[in-house]
Amino acid sequence: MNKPHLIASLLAIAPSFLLAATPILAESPCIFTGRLMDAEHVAFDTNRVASLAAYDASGKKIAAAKTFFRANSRRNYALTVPMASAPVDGAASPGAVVSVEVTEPNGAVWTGVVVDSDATLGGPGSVKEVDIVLAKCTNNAYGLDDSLYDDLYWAWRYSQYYKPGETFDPTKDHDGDGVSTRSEALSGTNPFDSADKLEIVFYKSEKSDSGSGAGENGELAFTASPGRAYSLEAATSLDNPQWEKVEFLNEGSSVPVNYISVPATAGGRTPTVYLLPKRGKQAFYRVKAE
Ligand SMILES: [Ca+2]
Repeated sequence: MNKPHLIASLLAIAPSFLLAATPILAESPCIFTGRLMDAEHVAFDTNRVASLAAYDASGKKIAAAKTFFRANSRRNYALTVPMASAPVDGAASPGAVVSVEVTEPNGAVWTGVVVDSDATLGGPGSVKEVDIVLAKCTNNAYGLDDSLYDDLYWAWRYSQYYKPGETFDPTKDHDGDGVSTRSEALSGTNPFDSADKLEIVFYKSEKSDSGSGAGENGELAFTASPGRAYSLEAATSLDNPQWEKVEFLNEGSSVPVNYISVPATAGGRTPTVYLLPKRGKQAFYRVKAE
């Protein structure tokens, strides 16, 4: 006898519930992609895998990824964040703030890493490119982070270049190869080995494209360290030079790139890159370790 009453009350409640609810639509995910590096700006990759997890403002984990290596790409991670048109469990909504937790291969965990100052999720299906460098530089005197400074100090202390009573100064060129210890540390070469440094070892000038489209690629080869990425900068003059990042071609490819990555497993090598035809009279190039 009670059943008809129960059905009647459900019918009375249902319409008001439906009116109050916001329809939530699943949307295509927003992808954070970029480059994850340690304090020495060495990128993680498939040989030194770091894990990333994305959290929404309430601390709920909404995405996870691992670093990878891809030839001819500076990117080494892609966090695919599920999206919904309105806040809902397990997905973010447009405009939400995202923080990232990074677990390094050695187990160190970095929590609450804000991936960007405006790391709000844009429209569904959007792609954001965000670099992440772990650990801040705290040794401002030399522009080196404390752990790298410490490593350098002890490497110097036990090197043949140590002189008792001398204060360690990373701006000095201890091994006398023309590159300061600080620069070598940042570019991933050994500051206490005069045979190891980042340098351009071969250069062939490109032919100018005088508007005819008949320019010819130049060539440039440099020493590279495993696990590092390199970019190329050019200036038209060395008198108060304005260095600008330029695109170049990799061996066997006609697609211009900004970076070249050297796998962590690679031995010592000297990659050759091809310079795009320039229009100006002259250009100076420099290789920059990322
Ligand atoms: Ca040196």
